[in-house]
Amino acid sequence: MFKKILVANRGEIALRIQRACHELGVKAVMVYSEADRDAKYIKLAEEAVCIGPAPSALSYLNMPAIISAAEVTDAEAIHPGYGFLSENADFAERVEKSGFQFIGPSPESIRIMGDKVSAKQAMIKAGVPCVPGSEGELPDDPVQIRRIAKSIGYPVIIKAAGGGGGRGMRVVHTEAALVNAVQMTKAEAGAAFGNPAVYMEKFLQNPRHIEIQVLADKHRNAVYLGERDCSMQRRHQKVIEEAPAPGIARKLIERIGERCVAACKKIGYRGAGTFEFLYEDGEFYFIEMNTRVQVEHPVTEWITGVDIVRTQIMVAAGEKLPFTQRQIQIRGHAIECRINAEDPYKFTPSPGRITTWHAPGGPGVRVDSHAYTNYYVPPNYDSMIGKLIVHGDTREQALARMRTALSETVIEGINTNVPLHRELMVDANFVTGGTNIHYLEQWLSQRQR
Ligand code: MV4
Repeated sequence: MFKKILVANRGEIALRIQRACHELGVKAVMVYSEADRDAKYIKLAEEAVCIGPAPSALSYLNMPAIISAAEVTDAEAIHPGYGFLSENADFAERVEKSGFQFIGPSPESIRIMGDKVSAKQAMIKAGVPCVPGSEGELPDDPVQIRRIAKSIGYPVIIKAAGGGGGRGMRVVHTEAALVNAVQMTKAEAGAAFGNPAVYMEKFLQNPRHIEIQVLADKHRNAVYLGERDCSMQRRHQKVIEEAPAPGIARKLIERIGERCVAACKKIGYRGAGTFEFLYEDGEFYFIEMNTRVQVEHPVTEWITGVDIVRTQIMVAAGEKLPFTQRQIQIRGHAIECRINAEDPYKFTPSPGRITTWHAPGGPGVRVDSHAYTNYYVPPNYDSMIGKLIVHGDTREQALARMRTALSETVIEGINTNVPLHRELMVDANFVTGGTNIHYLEQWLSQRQR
C-alpha cells in the first residue's frame, strides 16, 4: 500500500478521499487554492500545499503545480477525484511519466472514453448495446448525411465526439433542418473542443438515465455494483440520485451489468468507472462512460457495502479486488440529495458565509460535506457544498428517512436548494418512482412558489 497520497481536488470529495486514506493508514497531502486556504479539511491532513490563486485554471487545473506538490511532499500516488483533471488523459500521462501512480484508469482508457465516437465503437465491439446511429463520425457529404438519418429514422440527435455530459448536442426533427444542424454542431464542436467530429443517433424521447458502477483491478478482474437512477436532473446537473432504479427488473440489470464487466475485461479497464445508459421501453442503450469516481458513488456504497474510494486506492496500488461478483449483494434502497449553495427557485449561485450549519443524523443517514458553521463558500467553484444520503430497507423507508433528515437540516447565511428537496420528497410522481430525464424540468416549470 502507498504511504502517502496527494489529493488533487477540493471540497467534499477531497475530504472523502482523505478519510479513505486515513482508514487505510495512508498519509494524505491536500492541495488548495488561496480561496480554500482556511477550510477545515485542509487542517485535518498531514500536509497541505498551496497550488495557486482562486481561479481553477490557476490552481486545481494547474498540472505542473499539482505534480510539483507531489514531488516536494514525496507522495507516491495522486487521486484526482471528480471534475477538474480527473478525466484528462494528458494529466494522467504526466502523472505517470513523473513517477507517480494515477488513481484511475490508464491514460489510454481515459482517451478512448473521452472521444465519444471511439467510446461507442469500443462498446459495440465489446457487446454493450448502444443507441442506433451512425457508424462512427459523420461524413461531410450532405447526401450521405441524409441517407444515414433516413435509415435511423427521425428524430435524430447530432452529438460532438469531444462533447459529453450534455455539451455539443442538437436534436433534429426533419430532413429540411438536418444538414444545417450538422454544420452548426461541427462548427461549435471545433471551437469548443478543438475537434469538429460529430456523430448521429436516434433521439430517444422519454428515457431514464440509468448508470452501472464498475470496479476493476490490474489483474483483469472486474465487478459491477448495480445501477443508479440519475434521471432527476436540471440542465444536465443531477439533483437526486438513487439505487436501485425503481421498477427495473433485477434480471435486466444483471444482463447489462455482465456486459459492462465483459467490456472492462476486454479493454483492460482498471479502477472505478461508470457506464451511462439511456433506458426506454425496457431496453438499455449505452451513451457514455465516465472514467472517474462520481459524485453519487455513496448510494452504491450503501446498497452494496463496498467502499468505492478505498477500493480505487487498493487497485491502484496493485492489489486484487477483495471480492467477487457473487459476493456483491444489493441490500435496501439509497437516495442522495445534492445540497447546492444556490437560490432554490432561480438557481443563481449563493456563495458566502454559512452562519449556521446543522447536519441531520440518526439511523440510515450520511452527510458527505466539507462545510460547517462559519465556513465561507467561495464563489469560484461548483455550487455543490455537500450531499445528504439516506438508506432504508425499502424505498419507502429511505424516502421517510430523507424527509426527516431534510427537516432536521439547518443551513443559514446562504441560500440552498434544501427547500426544493423537501418539496420533491413529497411529490406524488417522484414518490411513485421511475420519472424520466425531463420530469424535474417539467415539474419546475409548473411549480408554484
Ligand atoms: C441522448 C438523449 C436522447 N437520445 N441521446 C445528454 C447528456 C449526454 N450524456 C447525453 N444526453 C442525452 N443523449 C439520444 N440518442 C437525451 C439526452 C439527454 C439527457 C441524458 C441523460 C440525462 C439527462 C438528459 C437531459 C437531456 C437530454
